[in-house]
Amino acid sequence: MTGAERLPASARAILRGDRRALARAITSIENGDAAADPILAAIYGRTHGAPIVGLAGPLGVGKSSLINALVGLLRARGRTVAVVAVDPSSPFSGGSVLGDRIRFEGRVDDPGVFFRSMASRGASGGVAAATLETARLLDAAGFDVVLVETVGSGQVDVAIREIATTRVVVLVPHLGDEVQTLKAGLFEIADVFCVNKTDLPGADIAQRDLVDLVAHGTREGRWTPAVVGTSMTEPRGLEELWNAVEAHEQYLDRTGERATSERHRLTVEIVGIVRDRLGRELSEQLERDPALRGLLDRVVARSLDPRTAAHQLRLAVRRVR
Ligand SMILES: Nc1nc2c(ncn2[C@@H]2O[C@H](COP(=O)(O)OP(=O)(O)OP(=O)(O)O)[C@@H](O)[C@H]2O)c(=O)[nH]1
Ligand SMILES: [Mg+2]
Repeated sequence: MTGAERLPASARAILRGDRRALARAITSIENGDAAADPILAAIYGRTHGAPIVGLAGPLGVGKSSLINALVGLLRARGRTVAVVAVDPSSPFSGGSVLGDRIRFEGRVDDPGVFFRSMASRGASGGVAAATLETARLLDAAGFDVVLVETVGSGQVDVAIREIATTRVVVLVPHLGDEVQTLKAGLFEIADVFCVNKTDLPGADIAQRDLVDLVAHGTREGRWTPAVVGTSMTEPRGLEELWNAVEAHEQYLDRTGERATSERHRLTVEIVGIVRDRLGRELSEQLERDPALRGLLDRVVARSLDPRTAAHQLRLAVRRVR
């Protein structure tokens, strides 16, 4: 490993827990800026494997409220927490992220808490890759737990699927919402189901239905998703929720699944980076190189189909290399 004295100054600052350096590096990641490359390279070997706990679920189910309460619980236990709110639509709407900011502001003076929303405007590889790299920075900066909130749409649920070590799917006691969420593919990714707003009617039924669903879908020897009820108004269920997360984290270590899925995750990540960068290089080459432009002209003129053109392009690139 590189000696501390040979690390880039920004990476050293992040490892010291310098919040401004951290914020700057996250902005570089968001913007797809190459300035993040040496920082990410320098901190990679210095991460501790902090759990990345993702909370996903439909709009307004209480994800931010739960995260806020979890931050309180973890701080009371002496653990430091970083929160990443992923909202790809925020540069356009600004809505829910602003709401989150206001709600989390009460903790700005606590050095054991870090809050950041991610817009991932130009991030290469999309929001999942940017969030994973951000989580790594936070891990290297020494935070014990990284909590990730994703809002709504399918794209960000993928972010949770790809990066979180434990995935919490938050629902509320209305069957309508649940059916929609489960159809949207959240069911398969849940390690923990959290039925929030159990102060509202129908909570018992919702929990029982989920327990049934889980029992049907579980395979022998695999993790059985936990079903936990919470209410942030009463409040109740928060300890059970965190216990379920910890139980899953322990399961990952006990069974060796952490190492297996980490390997899979890294493969996806590396292939993604290569695909991204090769794609960009290739697009540039197509613009510049007259022979390749001729290939494109033939596709436009319908004398060549896109698949055959792609094949010829690959052969041409190989020859060049
Ligand atoms: N009755 C009740 N209301 C709750 C509970 N938890 C949160 N809420 C309320 O539900 C609303 C949405 O809460 P948020 O925590 O912002 O939900 P969210 O899932 O983060 O929302 P988005 O980020 O916009 O998707 C707020 O008005 C909360 O006060 C709960 O346990 N019971
Ligand atoms: Mg929220």
